[in-house]
Amino acid sequence: QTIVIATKNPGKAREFESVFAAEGIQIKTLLDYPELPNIDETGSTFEENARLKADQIAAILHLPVLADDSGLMVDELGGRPGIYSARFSGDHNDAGNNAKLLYELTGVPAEKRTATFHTTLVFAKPDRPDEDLVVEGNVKGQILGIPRGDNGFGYDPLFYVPELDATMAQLTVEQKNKISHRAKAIENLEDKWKEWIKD
Ligand code: ITT
Ligand code: NA
Repeated sequence: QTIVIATKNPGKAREFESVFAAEGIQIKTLLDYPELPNIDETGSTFEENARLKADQIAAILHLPVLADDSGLMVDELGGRPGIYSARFSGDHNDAGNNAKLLYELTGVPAEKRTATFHTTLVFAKPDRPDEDLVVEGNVKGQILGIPRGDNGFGYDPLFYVPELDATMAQLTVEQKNKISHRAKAIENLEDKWKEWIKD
């Protein structure tokens, strides 16, 4: 069985690979299908954007597809960047996005730098968009003033998890997969997806 993850983000791909390898399931990502059209994320929620990615790719490939729409909500910024996390700095560029985040939080003390990482996953069956499975996961942390760690991707070097005394970028992929927003969303799928990919 193959599941296609409707992502072009290599950091997400690595995390899903690790989760599904433990289940004996191969994954493909959009990096394996460079000929596919770009899916515009025109929704106004994580769920709408994940559905757009999952339903459109499932319809084209006629395969079960899992899409991930994620983002960072910073309390002091009124929940921004939220669904705009990938293009916070105007450009899909991790370094620029992190610089913008640090700039916007200039002078904000540690105890007010609380934030939540969110993932919505949509699992779509080809040609049956009304049977999509939808799950969510969240993790709370704090935005540091100086990046730490070289693992992970995106905002990971700035996202400090107090319980582990580490940023997400100081964790191995296995460690991140025990506590992350993405991992919690996958846990919330429980075993439903196993039944679901069979029929
Ligand atoms: P796909 O749409 O192709 O999956 P993307 O990077 O555009 O890739 P999103 O639309 O979900 O993904 O944008 C979410 C952004 O939020 C992403 O670019 C990262 O910068 C950030 N992000 C999401 N999950 C993250 C994580 O686990 N660690 C750090 N940053 C994360
Ligand atoms: Na995206």
